[in-house]
Amino acid sequence: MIPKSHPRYESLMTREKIVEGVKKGITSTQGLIAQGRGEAFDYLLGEKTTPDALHAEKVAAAMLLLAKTPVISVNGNVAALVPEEIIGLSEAVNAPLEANLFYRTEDRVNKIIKHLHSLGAKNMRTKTDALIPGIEHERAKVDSSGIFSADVVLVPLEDGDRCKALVDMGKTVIAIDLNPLSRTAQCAQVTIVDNVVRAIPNMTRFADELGRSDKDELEKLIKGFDNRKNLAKAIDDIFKHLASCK
Ligand code: PTJ
Repeated sequence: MIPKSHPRYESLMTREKIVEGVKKGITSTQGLIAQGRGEAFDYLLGEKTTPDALHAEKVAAAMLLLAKTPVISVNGNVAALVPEEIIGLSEAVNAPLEANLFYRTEDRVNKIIKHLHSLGAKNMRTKTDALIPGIEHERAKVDSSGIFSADVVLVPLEDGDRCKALVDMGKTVIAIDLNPLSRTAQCAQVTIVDNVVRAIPNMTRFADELGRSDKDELEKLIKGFDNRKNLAKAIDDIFKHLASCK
């Protein structure tokens, strides 16, 4: 039992959720390593949402609202850490959820779908009838009416080469990744350098607020965003936090 008074209570509870995800067969064992890496970067950022990350979350919410066929990709870590929250975002921006896994097994895909359904998810894409060109591993398997035909895809925390393959297909990719140097972070059009447990609720709040704005306002917000500058600021945010610890 972790006492609420523990100075790192939130972070330790997040860790417990991932462990629980592994026990339920939702999260891969490799997901534990990913979480550890995320924790390290979160520590460097001060375990808080920076103003720069918050701005990227607002831009991402605007992009999802303006998209014609947005899709939210869900992996084993997301399904364990923020299942209710990702359903909330899916409803707020009217984007279906699609389980898409790197360490794919049919059993884990089905468990994730069942888990999300049991928590109230109604808008899901569950077919596996298309392939993302240029990917040779299991993550290539997608739903033709989901990720395959999406114009904007939200990819919360993942490794590797799918982001580039999606961009090569002409899609806009929004990534959530605590590591601003990762391949996915570097390749996405919008990178949210924040913990997924903070980023998703923030995005839902922004989507609710921005849903009342007109299209021009959302377009202006998106046009003013530069992901190169955003990533550079995220690295500065790490430096600033480290300097404040001296
Ligand atoms: O469920 P699967 O099979 O699709 O596998 C999912 C994981 C995450 C295991 C897989 O995609 C993987 O191996 O990813 P990596 O290479 O470990 O990369 C994950 C990235 O997410 C790293 O850059 C981490 O720093 C980052 N990350 C980890 N936890 C969080 C995070 N970013 C935001 N919030 C987190 N909680």
